[in-house]
Amino acid sequence: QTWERLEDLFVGMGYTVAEGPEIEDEWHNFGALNFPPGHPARDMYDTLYVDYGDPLSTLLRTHTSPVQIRVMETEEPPIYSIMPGRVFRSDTADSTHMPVFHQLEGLVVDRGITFGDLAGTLEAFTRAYFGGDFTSRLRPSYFPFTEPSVEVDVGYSNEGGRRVVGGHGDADGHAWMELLGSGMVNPRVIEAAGLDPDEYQGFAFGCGIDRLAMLKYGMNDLRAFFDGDARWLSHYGFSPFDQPTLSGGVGARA
Ligand code: 2NL
Repeated sequence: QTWERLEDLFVGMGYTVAEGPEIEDEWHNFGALNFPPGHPARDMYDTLYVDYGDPLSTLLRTHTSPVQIRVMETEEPPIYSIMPGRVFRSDTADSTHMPVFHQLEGLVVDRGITFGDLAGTLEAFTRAYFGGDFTSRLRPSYFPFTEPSVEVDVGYSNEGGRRVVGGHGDADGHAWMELLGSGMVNPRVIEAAGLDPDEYQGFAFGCGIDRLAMLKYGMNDLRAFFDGDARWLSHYGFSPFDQPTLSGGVGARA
């Protein structure tokens, strides 16, 4: 339901939805994203490799970014797209990790795109997904595929009486929770995908779909999404038969 709700939000802002293969080649998952072979940044992703072709050449995608590369390879800008999908990491299951989880990434590539477009789009997304008394803030960060890079936090106002799971209030009465990563697409990535970085700029972002559901509904264990126990859904006010709606589904609190 969260996956479909997120698609609705971005389609409402004019984005298209793109999907791609779950088994990828090393170029689309890493190389084109400015992770050269042997670069230490590849170690941040605990990759599951597939025994096919040359060693380390074929893998289960560790993020949905390879779909963004495939869209840039096959479509002329303007590109305003989101890429939802299943991704894979060699992680041991705990309350915040699963070897299979879900991501939604977004990509804008057009002429004259600025950091202001990134900030305004992600603020509009935050308010649309969590509700009007939430806001966003940006913190400097690092990703190989964006420059500059930011992490985006969602915050609530205590005056509104809202709560995001696990947050602690700061001096201004805001509790901030990390929401997603983002940045201006590195010109090397635009070039690797076959577009001219002097003509086109863009921004991109990536977030965990499961994580966004946990933040919104106050869920504390990622593993429950995969257990298939309907009693867990009813605890959060949902039924297995609910259909997602534009207002966020039965039991939505924002
Ligand atoms: C995170 C951070 C991010 C992107 C994903 C992206 C894709 C292309 C080019 C540039 Cl093809 N960027 N994706 C950008 C910034 C952050 O995800 O922590 N996600 C869970």
